[in-house]
Amino acid sequence: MSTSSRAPVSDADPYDLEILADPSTFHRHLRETGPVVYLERYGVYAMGRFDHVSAALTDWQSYQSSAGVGIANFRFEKPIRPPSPLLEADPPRHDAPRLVLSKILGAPAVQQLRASWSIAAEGLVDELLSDSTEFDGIDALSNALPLKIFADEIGIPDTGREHLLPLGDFVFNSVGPLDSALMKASAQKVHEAGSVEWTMAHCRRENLTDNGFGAQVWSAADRGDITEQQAPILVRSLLSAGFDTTASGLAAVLYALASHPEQWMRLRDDPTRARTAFDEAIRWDSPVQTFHRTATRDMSIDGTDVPDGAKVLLSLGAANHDPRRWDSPDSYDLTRDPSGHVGFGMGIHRCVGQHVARLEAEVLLTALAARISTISLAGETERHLNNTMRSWKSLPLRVSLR
Ligand code: HEM
Ligand code: OVM
Repeated sequence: MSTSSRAPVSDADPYDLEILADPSTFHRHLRETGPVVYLERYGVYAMGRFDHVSAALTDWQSYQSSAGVGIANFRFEKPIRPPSPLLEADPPRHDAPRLVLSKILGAPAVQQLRASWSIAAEGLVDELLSDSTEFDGIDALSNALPLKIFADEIGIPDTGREHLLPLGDFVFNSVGPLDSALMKASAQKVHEAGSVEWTMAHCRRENLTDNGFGAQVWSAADRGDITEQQAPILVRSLLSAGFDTTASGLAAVLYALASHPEQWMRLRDDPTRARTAFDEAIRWDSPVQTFHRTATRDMSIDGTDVPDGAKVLLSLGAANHDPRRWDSPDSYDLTRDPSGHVGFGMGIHRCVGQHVARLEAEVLLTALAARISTISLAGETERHLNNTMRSWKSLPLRVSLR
């Protein structure tokens, strides 16, 4: 007699617009239905418990990325763009591009930028507050900051930066169903604006400043650390993964603080908590909700069969709210230790840009804490829906100055 059995089947739809607007019901359903659940609408297996999601993220031998980290299975479907040599690769091919970006974006390199990024964040905040104490946190802060400081650091011109958020929106929608209305609309938008062409043009050495992150990727190709062919697609990683992600992460922490006055007070009274405030926001309202893997062999997960070639959805958002791992998982709480959350992933693909994201958050929150006494929501908030990313369209904020 076999001890293995079929996964519980669910007709839940993680890409339903109401679920995307508030995924908590889906997360609970996923965690409670079993360690692995078969989502019949998409023909994918799904995991939402912390232990299972983190185990799958860590086991790259059994869960490959090179067949795509979206629903699409590159064993059978042509990728919608040339695969990332990093995100959509397994060892050994993953190793060299990973090493290159982890040097350029690693903690030691990024710490060098703290002073200049602090000045930039203080400038943005001072200019905003000299004008008004009521504003949209998305336009004024969470989108504006990365489009200024990270784009400057990569070394792209000021003109054309309006392509970057729609490009990220398109790329993160493509992790979900390619035939979804959200995917079709964002593909149409980048197509009409020429955003993919603009992006690829700005991956070329001649369109990048001399010493920026982009130029450093090209220097790695000169040294032979990566190939000349890989260099532009690795610069593309900076342009496709570096803006929507941090914009959503900064928005998440602004929303968390504006809706939790006692937590804002803690931060204001001790700005060294900025890093914890940000990581707890990444846990609490994870900007990147899902990535997928593909099973490389027939597996049994706690007795449930997952066949070779199956796509497996890993719900980072569900894992980050798993009560098996977190006390009061739904509360945003600066006194907890959020480290170990999977909002930046885990294992060999763990976000290589996390130090960039954290520094952006630290300089922004520190600048705000220096100038602001209270912060609250000033009107109706509006989400920007995406198949993968939890984003905002509008976050009306009201602040009082110190
Ligand atoms: C990988 C989230 C910011 C570049 C990842 C992964 C997650 C993630 C969950 C894991 C992917 C996987 O396991 O398949 C985030 C979040 C961010 C953020 C929540 C902001 C709050 C950034 C920034 C960059 C970046 C600023 C800079 C360019 C990358 C790259 C990878 C990655 C290149 C692929 C790494 C690899 O496959 O080895 N990110 N990210 N991310 N991230 Fe981020
Ligand atoms: C890339 C990349 C990395 C992380 C996320 C992402 C889904 C793209 O290397 O192109 O967007």
